[in-house]
Amino acid sequence: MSLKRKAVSAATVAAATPLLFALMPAAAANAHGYVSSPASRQAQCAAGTVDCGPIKWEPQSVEGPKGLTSCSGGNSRFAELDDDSKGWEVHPVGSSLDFTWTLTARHATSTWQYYADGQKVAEIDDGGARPAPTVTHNVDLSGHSGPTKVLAVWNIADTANAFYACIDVNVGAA
Ligand SMILES: [Cu+2]
Repeated sequence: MSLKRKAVSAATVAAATPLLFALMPAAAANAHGYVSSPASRQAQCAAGTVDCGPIKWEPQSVEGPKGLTSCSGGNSRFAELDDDSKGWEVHPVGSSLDFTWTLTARHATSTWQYYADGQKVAEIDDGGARPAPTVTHNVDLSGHSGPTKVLAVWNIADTANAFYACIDVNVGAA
């Protein structure tokens, strides 16, 4: 009986090991950040609010070259984030609100930028500082009303890349 149990457990380990090795480097490389509140599109994927592909396992990984304006950061794997008709939860908000980033890696930061329907509404310059694991910015959206798509951008100081997150809000509905 004990021999049989050992055999089973060895087989289980053998089966699980390649999977572990496949996942480990990805997990290390995917340590970045995303807007967790109000729930961004990728946060809704991670929470199962919306049914999504691989982005649901790594909402913090929407990384792309600086200067993009897409919710997917140009990642074809995450293209569904660009789909405005996917049924994203729209957050009722006032004329200003707090956006909170959850950072799984605290990269030196140049700027944080917020665009409302393509128009820049806020930019915070961190001057290359290392952010806290959680970062919150209060953003004034009073120039907008009704359903608005906010693109939040985290520009990294020491790479050419940025992280992207889209948040769907209804300005003036709260
Ligand atoms: Cu990172």
